[in-house]
Amino acid sequence: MTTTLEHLPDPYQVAREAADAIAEASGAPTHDLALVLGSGWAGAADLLGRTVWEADATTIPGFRPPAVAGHAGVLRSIEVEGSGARVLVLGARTHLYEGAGVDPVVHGVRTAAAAGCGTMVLTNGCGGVDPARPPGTPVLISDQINHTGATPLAEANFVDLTDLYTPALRDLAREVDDSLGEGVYMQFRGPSYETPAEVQMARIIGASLIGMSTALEAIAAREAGMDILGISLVTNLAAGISPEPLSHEEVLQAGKDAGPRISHLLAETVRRITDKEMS
Ligand code: 8IG
Repeated sequence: MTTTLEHLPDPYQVAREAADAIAEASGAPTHDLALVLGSGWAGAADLLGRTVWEADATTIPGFRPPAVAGHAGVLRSIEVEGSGARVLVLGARTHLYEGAGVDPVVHGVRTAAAAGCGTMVLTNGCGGVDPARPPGTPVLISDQINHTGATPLAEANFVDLTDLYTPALRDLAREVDDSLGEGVYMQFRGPSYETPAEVQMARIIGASLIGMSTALEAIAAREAGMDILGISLVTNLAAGISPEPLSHEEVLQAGKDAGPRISHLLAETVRRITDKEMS
């Protein structure tokens, strides 16, 4: 009996097929920038420009149906006003806690790279460790701690993660909103939230933002050579930081309340990035 996995589809090949399908369906042979919309960020895409194409992600190879309410499984191609840059909006995020492994988690990122995107913008909703950054605060991700034990990289691929989150892209975001702070994002596997002891561990080792996404996607994006901007929306204080217990309703509400501010921030930042790229 053979024990090789060679009969399984190559995930990079599936991503190329997905990129081809998007090019065909959207009429855009390539895209310039890709954007993953996390919890609370769904409204931002509407401000970016004209939606040229939109489809259920499951019509494109390799995308799984969304597991969580509030994570819309929609792909969009948007033409940015002015520069004409094309933005691929990935509304469908697959999480590691869904149990399907890492390849589905990073499929959107690999598809974006195969579609020609040089920049990956990753947004998320997360737990905050700093009481001075209450729910509703957007924070630029400066670095990360991958606490999942997983990686999208196969074999001895020693990808350098210095400046994983591109400093010049954070500068552009601060041109839009100079009150933005920075923080280190730590990805846990989930789906349980952390214990208060785990949150203290995270804080002590240097994390200020805690979530269940983004870090693995950032590694896959850098493997592909993309520039990366990460923005977290603190949607709750992490366990033990606030006397209140965590609730998914709180998360959704914080996203709604911060919606107008973060939508403007994201749309204006993406506009500046693509203006630079196209000039
Ligand atoms: I939204 O407090 C959101 N996602 N791990 N912890 C973790 N993920 C989260 C949290 C949180 N809030």
